[in-house]
Amino acid sequence: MVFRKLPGVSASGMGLRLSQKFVFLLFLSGLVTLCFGALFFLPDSVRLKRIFLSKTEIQPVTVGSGSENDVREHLKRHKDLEHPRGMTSAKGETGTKPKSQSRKPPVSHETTEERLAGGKALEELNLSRSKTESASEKTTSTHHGATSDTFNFKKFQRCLLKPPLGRDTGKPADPQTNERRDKVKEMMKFAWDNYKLYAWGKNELRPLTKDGHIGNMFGGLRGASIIDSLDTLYIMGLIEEYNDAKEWVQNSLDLNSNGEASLFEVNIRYVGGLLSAYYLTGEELFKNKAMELGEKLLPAFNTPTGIPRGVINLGSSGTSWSWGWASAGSSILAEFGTLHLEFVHLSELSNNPIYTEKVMNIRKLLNKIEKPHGLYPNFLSPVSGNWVQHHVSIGGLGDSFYEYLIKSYLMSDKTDENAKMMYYSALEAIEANLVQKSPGGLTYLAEWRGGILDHKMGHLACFSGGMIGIGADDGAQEKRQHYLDLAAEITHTCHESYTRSTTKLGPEAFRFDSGAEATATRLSDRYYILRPEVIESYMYMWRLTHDPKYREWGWEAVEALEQHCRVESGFSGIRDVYTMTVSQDNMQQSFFLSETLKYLYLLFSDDDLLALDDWVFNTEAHPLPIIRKSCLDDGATQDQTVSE
Ligand code: DMJ
Repeated sequence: MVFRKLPGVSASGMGLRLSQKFVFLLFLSGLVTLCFGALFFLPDSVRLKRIFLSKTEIQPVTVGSGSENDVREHLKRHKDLEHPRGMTSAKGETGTKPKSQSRKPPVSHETTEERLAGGKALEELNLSRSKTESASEKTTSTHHGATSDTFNFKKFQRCLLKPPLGRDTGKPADPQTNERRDKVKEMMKFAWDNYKLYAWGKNELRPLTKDGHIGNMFGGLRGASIIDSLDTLYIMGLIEEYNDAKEWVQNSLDLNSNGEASLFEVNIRYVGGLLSAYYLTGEELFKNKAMELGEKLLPAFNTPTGIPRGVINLGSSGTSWSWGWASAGSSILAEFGTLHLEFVHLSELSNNPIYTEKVMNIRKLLNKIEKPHGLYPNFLSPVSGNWVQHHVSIGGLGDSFYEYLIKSYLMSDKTDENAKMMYYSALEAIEANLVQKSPGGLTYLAEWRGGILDHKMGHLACFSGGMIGIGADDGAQEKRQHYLDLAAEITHTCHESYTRSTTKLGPEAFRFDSGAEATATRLSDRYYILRPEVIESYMYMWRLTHDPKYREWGWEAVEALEQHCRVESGFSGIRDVYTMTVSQDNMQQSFFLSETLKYLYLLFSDDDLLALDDWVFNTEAHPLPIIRKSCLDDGATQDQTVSE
């Protein structure tokens, strides 16, 4: 259409009256809206839709496991979030009723003592250690131009203050504690043997239907339970099982998948699991796989701000997406904030600074951006670098971001002052805005929605007892005792959420309003999926205080797990912690093997097994060593040996 100026008509611009212009603009904007809106009704496969919406709107991933950052969990806990279009929960598959509660004897009853009696465990560990030594001699170049020849494993070992497995594999002198530790080891063997029997190579075991679950959280990668178990098997001296796992990694772990994966989950479970396995054993295989996988994650950072998106295609396209349910194509604080530890180690091992640069860039942006009341909201736009919503939580969506701040500081051998500063300022803001005391005297962490408190604490937030505990000693002198007390109070509250349930296992979320105190008030919050966070805090608090109550609380959890979660062929989550007629969810989460059982085992071990002055645990409980730059760069360590 052509507009011409009409004679005698007072007009401006293109010769139209103001009212005509207005009508025209209205028509034009309507047309544009209509065309753009129509894109949403096209099937996902239509190229046009991918071009226009690929970065933020399409969610090609369905997820199947139970971490906080799995979509199903997000939706459960954040009902107010927009429902994802086209996203299904693979967890729905797990709704099979339990067949029976019959508990067969575990697959093996061999205890540490029996193994040690035959000298088998030590022999196997020594064998494995000497293999490690020979593996560590190979320091050749490995993958895609990443040079590993500068990382000297032997030297790294010499820079540790203690042998990783302690003087005597962490065996406690007290016979009752040792029995309890053996029980946990037996649980691990039982969980592992059943996974091996029914789900080998799949991501998780479904213990009721006796088959495997793959889901699509890991973008086509398989064997999540194997990778998550490597270090647990190793530290428990389950060497045959560890060797099976290693062989699977060698022959069957295929990283050439082309699926869409959660960047966060692949990082914490696969990269973290492989890195730990390498640092504990010195097997080059694990290092090479970790580096190969790390490289595949890099394209997720190709955004205007460098803040990665949540979903990445592991194939050559490297395309990335934001989760469809995350407001306005945002990235999630707990996801992009939980890469630091693994990425710094990828740079260490590859001698390629790119990984550290990527995570330092995230840090820089977070430092710069204005924070409401000093708090970090959970949603950030990877395009503008601005917060998208003012929802703050130390549980789901936020949790491990805070954890990685203090652990980055500790892992840097206390040199990363910026991480330290960010952690303690965040903690101050948390204390000022979120820490609450219930009428019954329980300390808890509420959630914050644009200034309004939601008096609810998620099971996930219970990791914070341990986090505040391990950070206590490096806080301002006058606050150290206070932080330790706060850590103990939060851990106590989380324990209360267990003891106040019928099964003595804790619900997914518990509330402190309408007369509730550490109990779930909503049906949808009553489930327990074998999560580790409460036990994780027991373990740290035990190491920090040696108060025997933490071991007692851990043992209560073991008994409850045995009674309600152990089924004929593995361990399963339960749907309602407040009923004795338990209904299992048919899923043995991989984090049960990597975290829950590992933290229990450490709780009943001596402190020199994975000593906290040498190791930090990533958020999936994979131990990563403290980087002692001064020692690693110092030629003088050549002749030192780790004191045995
Ligand atoms: C684990 O995958 C990790 O601990 C993660 O940080 C969040 N939660 C699950 C276990 O609950």
